[in-house]
Amino acid sequence: MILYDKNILNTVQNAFRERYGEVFKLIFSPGRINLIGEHTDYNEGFVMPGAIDKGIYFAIAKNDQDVIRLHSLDLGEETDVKLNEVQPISLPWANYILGVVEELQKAQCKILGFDMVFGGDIPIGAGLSSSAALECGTGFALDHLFNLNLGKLEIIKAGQQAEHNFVGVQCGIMDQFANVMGKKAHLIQLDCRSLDYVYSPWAIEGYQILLCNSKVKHSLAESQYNQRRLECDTGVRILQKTHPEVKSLRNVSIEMLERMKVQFLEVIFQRCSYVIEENKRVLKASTALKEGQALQLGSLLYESHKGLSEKYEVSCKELDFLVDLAIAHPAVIGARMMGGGFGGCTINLVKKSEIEKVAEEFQKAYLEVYQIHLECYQIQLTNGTHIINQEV
Ligand code: GAF
Repeated sequence: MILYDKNILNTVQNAFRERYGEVFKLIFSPGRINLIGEHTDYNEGFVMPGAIDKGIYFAIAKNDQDVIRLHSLDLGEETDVKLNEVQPISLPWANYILGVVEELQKAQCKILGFDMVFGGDIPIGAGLSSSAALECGTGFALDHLFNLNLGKLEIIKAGQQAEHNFVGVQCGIMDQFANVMGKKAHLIQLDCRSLDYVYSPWAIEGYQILLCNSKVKHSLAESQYNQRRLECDTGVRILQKTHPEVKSLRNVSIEMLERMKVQFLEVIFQRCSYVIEENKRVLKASTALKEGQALQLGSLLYESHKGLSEKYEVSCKELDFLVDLAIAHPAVIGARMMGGGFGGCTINLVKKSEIEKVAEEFQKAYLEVYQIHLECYQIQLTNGTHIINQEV
């Protein structure tokens, strides 16, 4: 059974009752981690995410009016939008929701007026994908409320499209996929080209995942994300001149890239080289996970970070500092920045018996250098977005 946060759940329900009435559906929509495979999803590569027990709790009901009423408990903000006037507004959080409404409207889904209150415990800007949780939670909730009969993939894609069209981030599919398809105690090994996937249990005896939230989010994050996507596309176009069969970096080997090096600007070469190597690392990590090879998995995480920091240039000094702490600590066997980058969390593989101690030591060191209190989370892998049974 999922361990919901009873306080948040009660607060959401009470707030809904105060504003809109007694009858509503409750939904849990999780955040996500990604063990390895960063910035590979939009290159048709491999990723290894999982849904986590930090998430967003929604209360939602029809309102028999032609209006969408939204209330964000954590931000203390609300807005009303007419059903036939759905467009981006000045509240960033509302755009993740309205973007999904618009995608579903475009697909001819019959969405009527609804009221929604939500709150949660996914730290914002921490790279745990509160945005996909908001998008896919909305898609799932509307599907349920208006009997739209959407498949899971339609909810995933509506979330991704909302982010492209309403928010302006050209994200891949990993976050939305993990949010909807997550499975308790399992990671998802996803091929982002075919969308084939398998679930892998966490089989690393004696080690546990620890997330360290740097609590920084540098403002470059969104513009640089789109920029990286363009750089990868540029790389593909250069390769296509000699290899027209290449559709994405997924089709490219390091040898092919090396052979064409003279045609590349150094920066584009480095970006492509990172993506190709990261895909290989994910496949190796898959074997290491299956065989329980903890140290091998850990070193793949360190290599991934090095590539993200030096070749893909999406890390920052705070994240590099946290990974250096991990490298120097005997109880940690692997670490890297996680998610889009420029801040957010590192993911660490830590000896279970020493996890509290490691967290304390990292907090002390981070505070000394950056005067920021590092937040550390021991997460559980959990099921994807679902209805919360009213009796919990
Ligand atoms: C963000 C995006 F939303 C994902 O699609 C993915 O590209 C990730 O950054 C980097 O791996 O979370």
